[in-house]
Amino acid sequence: MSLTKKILIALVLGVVTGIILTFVPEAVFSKLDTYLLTPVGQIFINLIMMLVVPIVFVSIVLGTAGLGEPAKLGRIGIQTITFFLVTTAIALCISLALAFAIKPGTEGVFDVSIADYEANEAPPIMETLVNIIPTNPVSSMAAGDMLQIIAFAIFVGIALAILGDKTSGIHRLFNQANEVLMYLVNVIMKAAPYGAFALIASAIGGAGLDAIGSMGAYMGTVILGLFIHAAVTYTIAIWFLGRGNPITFYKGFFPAMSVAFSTASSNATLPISMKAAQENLGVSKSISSFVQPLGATVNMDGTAIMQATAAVFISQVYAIPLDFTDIILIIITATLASIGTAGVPGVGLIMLAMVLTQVGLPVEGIALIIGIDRLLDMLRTSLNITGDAVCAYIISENEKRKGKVS
Ligand code: DAS
Repeated sequence: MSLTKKILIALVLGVVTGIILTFVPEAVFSKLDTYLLTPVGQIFINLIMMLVVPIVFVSIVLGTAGLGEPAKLGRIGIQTITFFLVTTAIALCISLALAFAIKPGTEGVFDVSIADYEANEAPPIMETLVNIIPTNPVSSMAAGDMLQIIAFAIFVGIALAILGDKTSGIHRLFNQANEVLMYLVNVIMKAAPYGAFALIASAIGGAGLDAIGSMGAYMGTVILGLFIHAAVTYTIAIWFLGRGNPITFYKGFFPAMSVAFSTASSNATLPISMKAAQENLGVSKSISSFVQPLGATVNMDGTAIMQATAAVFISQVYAIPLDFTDIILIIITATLASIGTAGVPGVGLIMLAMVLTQVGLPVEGIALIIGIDRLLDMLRTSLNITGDAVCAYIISENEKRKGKVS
């Protein structure tokens, strides 16, 4: 049986188990969760997180070096960032339109007097952009600061490209390191069904059917936005810009989407999403190795959809009207907020606090949605990494048509 089928079966069993667990006494669930579900899920996440920093560094060095002359790197870089910004803005427009049409936050439905939330300070945008250049790459790797690791890897890759045969030994070393890391990804992926089962059962059992029910309108609006963005925006992009078959794309990329769903972490999924793009979608290694790690950090369309929906939901619950300027501010802030925050579980809520503050909405409104956020995080992370893969696929196909990559 294929790994994809095993993960699908594990997810279905996990959802059923999670629903059953919502009916067992809290004491029983917490014991099961503490001693079985969470440890199994966390071990799986740790196993893949263990590879993220080395894979991001090695793959971006190889990807940048593989692109050859810096002029090509510049062209690919501009296409990548443009695609990321345009698709994120489209995602925000879709979700804002849905939130105003569906009105999930009818006033008075929620007791806002009990809502309280301590926002973790998200770094100011300018500070993040300036600090992209690391002062100490080793400490950036130790801290897992993805943008700084990416920046250093790009510099090393450009140097390898320019020095050519003088550094062929180091280039070969990086290629062999990449082989080792990809082998380890294969081995770790055998644990994916077990991790997927444990993580979804814990998330549903922990949220509880009551919370899911009362937040139905909000969850439904976010999920509809995620679906439309995948089924319309990405499908049109794959079809017209990549001249590919969207169904073939989604079938080939599903193993990565299922791991993103299980782990709710773009970073943790990165080794698998790059493997799926290169082996199942035919994306060139150099472009995949450059675009996807960058996207896992700076491109989060699914998160943007949650943030726009949550902002409108909170404004409706607190009966605070949003004018045109507020809407533009949400689009700009949410698009910028996704730059610089690594793809880890729950990062979308940290960025949401920044968006709400900019628009003058009560940050404590986040307390209303935090209970079911992990379930939505799983779904939006799947969309986040899909957007990165769509971008890599389109650029790779166009470069192939120009005969510029194999
Ligand atoms: N979990 C984040 C990611 O890995 C997305 C989010 O928190 O919104 O992409």
